[in-house]
Amino acid sequence: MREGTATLIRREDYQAPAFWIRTVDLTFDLDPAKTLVTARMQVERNTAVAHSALRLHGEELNLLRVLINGESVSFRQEGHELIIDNAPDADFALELRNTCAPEKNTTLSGLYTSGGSFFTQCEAEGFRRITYFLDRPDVMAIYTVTLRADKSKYPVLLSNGNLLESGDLEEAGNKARHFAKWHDPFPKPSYLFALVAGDLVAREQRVKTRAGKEHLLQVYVRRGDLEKTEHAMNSLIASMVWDEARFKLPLDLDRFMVVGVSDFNMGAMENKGLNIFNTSALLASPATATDQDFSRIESIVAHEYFHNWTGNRVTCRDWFQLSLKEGLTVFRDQEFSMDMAGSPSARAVCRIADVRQLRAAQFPEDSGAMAHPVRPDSYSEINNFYTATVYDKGSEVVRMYQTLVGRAGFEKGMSLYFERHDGQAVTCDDFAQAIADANPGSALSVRLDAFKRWYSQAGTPRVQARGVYDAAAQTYTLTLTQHNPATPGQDQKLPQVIPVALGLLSQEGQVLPLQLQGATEVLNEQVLVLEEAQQSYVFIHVTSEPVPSLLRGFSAPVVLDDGLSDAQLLVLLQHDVDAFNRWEAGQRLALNRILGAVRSGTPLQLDAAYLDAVRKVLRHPELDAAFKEITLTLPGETYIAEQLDVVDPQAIHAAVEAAQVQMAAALRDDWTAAFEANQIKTGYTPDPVSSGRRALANLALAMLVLDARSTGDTVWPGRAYQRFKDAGNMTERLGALSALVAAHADLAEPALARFHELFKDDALVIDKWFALQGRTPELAGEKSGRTFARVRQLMQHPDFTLKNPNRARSLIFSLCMFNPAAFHRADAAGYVFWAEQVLALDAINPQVASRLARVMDRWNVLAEPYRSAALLAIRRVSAKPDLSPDVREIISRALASAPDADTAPAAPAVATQAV
Ligand code: B3K
Ligand code: ZN
Repeated sequence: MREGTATLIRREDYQAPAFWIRTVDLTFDLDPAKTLVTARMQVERNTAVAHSALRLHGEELNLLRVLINGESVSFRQEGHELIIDNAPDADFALELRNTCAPEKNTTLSGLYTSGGSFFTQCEAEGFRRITYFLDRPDVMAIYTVTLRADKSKYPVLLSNGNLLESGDLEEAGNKARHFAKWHDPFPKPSYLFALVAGDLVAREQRVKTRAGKEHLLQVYVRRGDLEKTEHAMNSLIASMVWDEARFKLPLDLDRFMVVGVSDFNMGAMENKGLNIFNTSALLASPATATDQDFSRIESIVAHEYFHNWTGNRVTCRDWFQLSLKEGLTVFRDQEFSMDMAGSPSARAVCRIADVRQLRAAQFPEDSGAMAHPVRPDSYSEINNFYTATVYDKGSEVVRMYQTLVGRAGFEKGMSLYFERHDGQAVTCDDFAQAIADANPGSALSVRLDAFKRWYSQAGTPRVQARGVYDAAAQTYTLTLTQHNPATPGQDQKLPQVIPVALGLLSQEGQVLPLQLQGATEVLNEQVLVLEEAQQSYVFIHVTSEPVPSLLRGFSAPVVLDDGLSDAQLLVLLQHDVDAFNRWEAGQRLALNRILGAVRSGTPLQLDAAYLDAVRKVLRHPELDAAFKEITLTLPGETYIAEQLDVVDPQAIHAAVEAAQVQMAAALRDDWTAAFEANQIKTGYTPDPVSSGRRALANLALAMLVLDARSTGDTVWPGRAYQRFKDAGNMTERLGALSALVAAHADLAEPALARFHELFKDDALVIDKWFALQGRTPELAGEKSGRTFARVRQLMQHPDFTLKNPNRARSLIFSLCMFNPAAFHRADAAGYVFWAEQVLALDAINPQVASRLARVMDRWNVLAEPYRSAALLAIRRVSAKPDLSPDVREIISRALASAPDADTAPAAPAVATQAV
């Protein structure tokens, strides 16, 4: 039901709840059409706040009974609230009974069915779709849950915590039902509640913590998927071991369960002791999953497991504090992945991948209509704020704490955080205070207030660095200037605390020792803490003009303008000891050339100096294959767009394509050598070295097939087809297929047909088949628009459905979000398609629709004719009267920057019509 006015919730309006719910006893009589829920709660008035009515949240529920201390009581229902005006002052028992309709629930929030089983998703506000409750994270209760269901259809009945008892139900005339009773000893907010009921099987493993306590780990999936759970189980065990070793955080439950479901709005959910996963983030076999899938699964399994402490044991006071758990947990999963990767080079590749992701998703968010601080100030639909800013920039903020207090200092800070706040619902301030208090006198604690601007100011700070070398005095003066551009609602920003890790190299690439004027220490690398709008640093005893290597390891989430020349970037690319900056120098060299072509409107022509430099990387005898692949991959089109004030997606794509074609031709022999040298003959393992080699071989093959398109060569397309057919794993098969789909239409068609035939029964692989076609790059001059036409056609494919989020994303998001040149069309057909799909999805699943709506966040920086056409499409969506609050919020924010914004609703205040 969509009704009334979508209210704007403000952070500054936070008030503690008028009541606490201390225990909850839930009984579910599970039936897909009508599930009966009985809730018995112990409720206590919060005497610390003004006396008021008990107002419980509830949505899409059919209320049957309300009892207080066993007696009926008068109540009202207003909008999405059940209001009891005369709740007692003394503690009381509240009993509610209601029904809900899981099989009709297409939103995948609350209780729903998928493939004939029951699942829940309660974060952020799904619990209120199950029963009436104080559905807010600062109300923490102890749950006991009884599930009752048909035994043959739902043999497995799961909920949070430990199993107390289970057995058959002795009901008159019906012996087909059974029950299970679960108890979670840890108080938790309702968003961490979960249940699962269905015909599932489990992989099991018993493990011991360091203290010698034994735990049962289980991964539940549908029959037939069991052999695809080994990697997830291994990842879970590795996560347990890592969290104990690095942060001394052990598993606190006897049993830890993970369950896979194919209909799911995101990757996974950290419900206490019962994590629920999108099958795409859980299931993997060499034949069906790529190296990227294996690594994504490892990191998501770890992420959800790590939430058990950062999120569940210590949770958020209110949803504005979301980054308290998400930023911190992303940081933890990134650190875990780096530690798992092992070698310094493999660690750097992890860091580079994380920064690429930040730049592709968070930087554009920070400069678009949805820009918001890591701790937002207001929202109308909290689900819209599970964003790259809250997650990925939030993680960078946590990383800066670690940079400022050191690794050991950060671990001390984490210990203090748990010592102070275990079992509580707290704020980002509490986290900051714990890290600072554990590190008195540190670079963080002396600047804590200024550091916390990272939580309140949106936008990506720009840092300019300029160095002056004085040969006579042997000094090098580095001046750093910071500026954070205006974002919606924030015109003026204060300087932020920006750790800038740096080193100096000689023109020959030797490390130059660093000694700041006035300091006695001589270092090879050091972290400057920029805190003013402008600061200068003088390094002494600098014997030759240095090349500065700044922001090493990406020490802060900023855009750096270091003004380095090509010659200086070439020194860094060849010699920097910091692998991140070595990669960055290569990206900058490419970016400079692509931006030069786009800005001047002239065709891109790669010069010999650039081609020689990348050839050297490709031929380098010591660099890892993974590093070569990531360095030879050009910057993404979204990141390139981010550097421009006015964005012409077609011009960007044309420049990138030209760069690829020229690199393919100029390095032909080296690609051949790289392809041959990186064939792996032994069995498949997803380790960083093997996956790096496969990635480089795939890139080389793509280049060789692309080059064959220009030369007319038939050998490489033929070899790609052969490799596609014979591949022993999905990484190689998909690599070969995408090389053909990108550049050899004739062989692509039979390959695509064969791929579909081979994997038609495996939904996750069919998702890849759709995604590959939706992401196929347009080729300048030849059958332009081929991808768009293909997507339109695939929408009619019998395997396509909007109801399954993975499938909808595989085709629609691939085109609209990840294929700018196919999407941004001069005839506006891409935008018309987008509007149609946002509206169609909104009727089924607002969370998925709203994510798609965000594609237009940056419509205002598009060049004409795209800009006007995009605005028309946004208005078309906006004109729909019964949009979900989710989509309405996104669209209103987008329209806030329209020329006549003052006549449109201001962002983000919105009004939706009743239906
Ligand atoms: N906490 C969940 C995300 C819930 C999203 C709700 N719209 C998964 C995670 O971040 O681990
Ligand atoms: Zn998370």
